[in-house]
Amino acid sequence: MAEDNLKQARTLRHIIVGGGMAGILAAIKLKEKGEAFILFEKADKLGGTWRDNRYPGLTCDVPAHAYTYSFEPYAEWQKFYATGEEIRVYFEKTAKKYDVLQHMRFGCEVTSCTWDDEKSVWQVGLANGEVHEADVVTAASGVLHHVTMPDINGLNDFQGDIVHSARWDDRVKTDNVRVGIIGNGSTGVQIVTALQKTASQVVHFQRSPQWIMPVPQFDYSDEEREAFRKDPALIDAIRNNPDYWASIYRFTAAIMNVDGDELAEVQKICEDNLNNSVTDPVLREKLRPDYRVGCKRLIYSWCYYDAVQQPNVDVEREGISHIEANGVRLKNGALIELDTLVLATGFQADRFIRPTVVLGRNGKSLDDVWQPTPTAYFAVTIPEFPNFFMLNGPSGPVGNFSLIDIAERQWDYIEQVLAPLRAGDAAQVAPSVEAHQDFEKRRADAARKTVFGSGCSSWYLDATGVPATWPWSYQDFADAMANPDFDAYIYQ
Ligand code: NA7
Repeated sequence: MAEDNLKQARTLRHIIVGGGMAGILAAIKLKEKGEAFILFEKADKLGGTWRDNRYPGLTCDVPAHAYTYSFEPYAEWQKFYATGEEIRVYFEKTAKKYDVLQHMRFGCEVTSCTWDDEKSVWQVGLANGEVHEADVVTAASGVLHHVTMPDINGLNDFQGDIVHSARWDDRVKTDNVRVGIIGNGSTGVQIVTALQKTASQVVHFQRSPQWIMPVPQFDYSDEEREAFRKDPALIDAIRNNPDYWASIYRFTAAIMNVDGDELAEVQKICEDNLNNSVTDPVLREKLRPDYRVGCKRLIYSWCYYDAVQQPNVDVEREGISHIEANGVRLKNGALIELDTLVLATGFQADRFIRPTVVLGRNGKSLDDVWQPTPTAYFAVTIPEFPNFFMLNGPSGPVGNFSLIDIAERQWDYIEQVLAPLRAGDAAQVAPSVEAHQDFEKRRADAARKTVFGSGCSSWYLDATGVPATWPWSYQDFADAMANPDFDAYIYQ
């Protein structure tokens, strides 16, 4: 391309893959910028995680007012921790309000993204055969999207209702029947607490116990919502509450330093919660994890210990041998008879945009580059995949804080990295191989020392057993996103 042509400021053409929280954010930001974009979503409506997950008891473990876009506070939350359905409605309303729905195409699965180095464009192929051209692709395809079915024999033999938590079906019977829940992450815990109220019997199959962080849950009154509507500064005061942010900074300090006071503090809170809440010593020991607090994602609950002490709930720690027509056969030979089985067995957290085939320079396949495990420069970009960005991509911060805030900071970073392309100074940008290797080495070295790597299994670990997470403080992340290292990027 001639130098003169490049030097003109230009509006870029974007394709966003995925219509969840991060994709909607990108759409709103691009609309504000006046750039051309299409968002492709394979489902028939937006919402991502909050569309897919509809299981009983679903709440977000980030306080509702902190789990919104910074530019779109919301007065209508019913409770301190919002339900999944409320959050889905929030995203739908926000997309409408910012008038981005017209740019979204639903029922459109992106199956390939192919980089054309001559033209400096992406050719984006859809399952229906269409091909669309874009200067920039942003993958906002989510993290916890592809479900994990447990490798337990006999799943198909079960004669009752069986459902994965993330594919909830309202026809599944849960009232006045015997329900088994396999899985003890945030999801399994929330389902147990909800179904305890309606099922005749609940059996919670726990392969590993979990630490439970006690948190308050309370209703916002009509008067409070009215006050929030009249004065959004009241919402800001909650969002920006120094105590809330201090807890995030303390939490990331705890993650980074397994010998530090912060982790000891969290450990004590969770141990006290278990010791003081569960009266039966046998049940208490059944529920006691043998790994450090925070190694697996901490579970926030105000009612789990209460629920498992109700007469219609059993916690089953004996391993599962297999599933049979009438229930779950344990390794000790006992059969637990059930009418309904819920699989709260989590997600394949290393898929990201895959199975979409992404081919960068010289036909290099992202799937190959991501063997044995996905990585990205500062969690956002990949060498040899120019003009390709990820929101909530590999090795971003994870913990009990808002992924919306993370995506907003990542978007600010992307905007800065894109600025020279908008100015017409370049047509392509990607991080250098060396910068990425250096970053990834430093990141993995630090990640091994975090509490996530302190000796437990979890979806935070990659295929090689290294935590696939941001290993430094939240402030470090905020600073990195606010100040991209332009020397790491090759513009051409
Ligand atoms: P998680 O946190 O990945 O939890 C999955 C659970 O399923 C966990 O307790 C696993 O036990 C259990 N599991 C998985 N496979 C099996 C088999 N084969 N047998 C028995 N138990 C099994 O998923 P969630 O959906 O709860 O939460 C995901 C995230 O969503 C959460 O962190 C929040 O960010 C929201 P294990 O611990 O491996 O022994």
